[in-house]
Amino acid sequence: MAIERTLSIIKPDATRRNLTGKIVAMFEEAGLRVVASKRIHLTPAQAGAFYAVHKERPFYGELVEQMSAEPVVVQVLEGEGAIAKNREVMGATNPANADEGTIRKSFALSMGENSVHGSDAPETAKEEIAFFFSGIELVG
Ligand code: RTP
Ligand code: MG
Repeated sequence: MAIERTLSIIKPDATRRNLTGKIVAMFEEAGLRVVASKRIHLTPAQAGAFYAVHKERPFYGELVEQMSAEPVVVQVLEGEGAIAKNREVMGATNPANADEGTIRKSFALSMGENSVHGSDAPETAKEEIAFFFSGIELVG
């Protein structure tokens, strides 16, 4: 399988509970490498733009509010089949349906406050990485 890069966000519910290190360790144990990382506090406009694809969904307002409430850690993860592998380690969107040992099963509080985001396809990974990082910040 090809080496890929994917965009990961450790969400405010997780940074608030000081879970950043534990979550990064789970990615690393799965064979993913952090090739870019920063802690930022999104404005509501920035969170809204990032999640624009969901703007007609009923949960959009709550999602934007939660994502801009406190800092997040945005990272680029690299590895073989990184996009699918990252989502496997994250677990299902709803923590009630997430497999044992996944990040969301271990840490998520609810469907909305589900601790992590991960790109869902090669095209979205490319767009989401470019949303947060310039080429010079990606250190493979
Ligand atoms: P993500 O994009 O954050 O990696 O998560 P995902 O693909 O598993 O889920 P997606 O359908 O893309 O939804 C994006 C985020 O919106 C929140 N959400 N809340 N209350 C709800 O019904 C609901 N549904 C989705 C979650 O924070 C989800 O991660
Ligand atoms: Mg998604």
